[in-house]
Amino acid sequence: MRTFVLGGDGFCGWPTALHLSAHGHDVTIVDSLVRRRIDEELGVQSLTPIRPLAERVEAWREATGLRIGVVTCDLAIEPDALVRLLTEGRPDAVVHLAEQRSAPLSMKSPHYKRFTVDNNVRATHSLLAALVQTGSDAHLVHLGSMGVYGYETVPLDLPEGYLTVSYPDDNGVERAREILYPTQPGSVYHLTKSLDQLMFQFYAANDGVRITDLHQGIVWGTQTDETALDHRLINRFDYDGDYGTVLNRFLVEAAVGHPLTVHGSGGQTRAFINIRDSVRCIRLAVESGDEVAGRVRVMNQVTETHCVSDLARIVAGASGGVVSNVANPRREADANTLGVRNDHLLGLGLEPTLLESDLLVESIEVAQKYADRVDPHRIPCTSYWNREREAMAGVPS
Ligand code: UPG
Repeated sequence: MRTFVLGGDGFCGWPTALHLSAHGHDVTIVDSLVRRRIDEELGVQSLTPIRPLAERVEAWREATGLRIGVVTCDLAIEPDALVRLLTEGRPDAVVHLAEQRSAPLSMKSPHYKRFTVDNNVRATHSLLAALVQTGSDAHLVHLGSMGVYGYETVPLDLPEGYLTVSYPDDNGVERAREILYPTQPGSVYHLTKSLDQLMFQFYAANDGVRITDLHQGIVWGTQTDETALDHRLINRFDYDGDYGTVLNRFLVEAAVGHPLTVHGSGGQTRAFINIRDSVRCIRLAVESGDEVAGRVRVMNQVTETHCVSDLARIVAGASGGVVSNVANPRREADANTLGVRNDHLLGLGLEPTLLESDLLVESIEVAQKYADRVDPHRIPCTSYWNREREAMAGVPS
């Protein structure tokens, strides 16, 4: 299959491009390299020493003999370039990860709020419009987020994208209808993923674009079978207060002797997935595109749920860190329960990698190996959801 990976230089995009290439896909990465520019803007670097994209794909060719194409293009501001790419490249599938993915960054300032909306909404819409304009039948696989469902405690396992609601009509007759699960985004970033869903619904209905939306949980880990083949292929590992995801942050905090920063009570329950499972799921989604016709296929890309304080305890137990409850910079429920269905991906052959696996040890080793690259000043999360949260900063919860 000819497969485009939009955002193929990022944390999920790079290992996805390699994984698809290793499994016989003719891969082209399309990326604006903005993630690297944001590192510079924020004055942080990946824990792991990532190489320039050109060097990465050359290292992949040397290690495997496989070629990956690279096109530098910003979908949000170069729609014509995207149209040309689709016309010339005729992909069978397009994996769309070209979005700003940090919730804290999206709440950091008016500038980053606007950037997140402008970048994400425009990228998604440019892609949809370009697929229609070029008459492409490519299957669009989008990396969405579990965060669109919100984190209220609900009396059911979260279904995969849709909810059947029933209501009496004007004559008192009970009617039933399937609707997109009502979104409850908890950040501007998650808001953009909610807006994406509406754009997908429209283009699937109006133009028959074949779309799979993967509602992914929080990713942990860094290496995959493919990125581990050569040190120049190493994946990025974010630990800073904006881009670090919670479990990876705890691993780095433990490695450098920083207290594990549990926000508030730590009762927030979230869904998780290891990066190796994440890339496998994306491949399973891409390769089952024939199943997609009509409405958007939504799959929950998660393998397990944990509350934040339990995660901190697991990491502290495995690597000797101490846990500290800090004032929560976010506006989110202090505690919630969470059940999630993931039948679709299990049905396609996903074999979940759980936290108890050896991979936690692998991640601890990566964190320890590169601990000298950590800037401890960049660990605290200093993006506040609102003024009230900012005022609470520094006050122990
Ligand atoms: N949290 C802490 N301490 C920390 C960092 C986070 O307690 O040092 C909490 C945070 O308050 C939240 C939870 O951990 O309750 C999860 O936070 P985080 O790991 O930053 O995940 P999200 O903000 O939900 O975002 C990540 C990805 C995003 C993806 C989403 C899927 O960045 O791209 O869509 O996970 O749920």
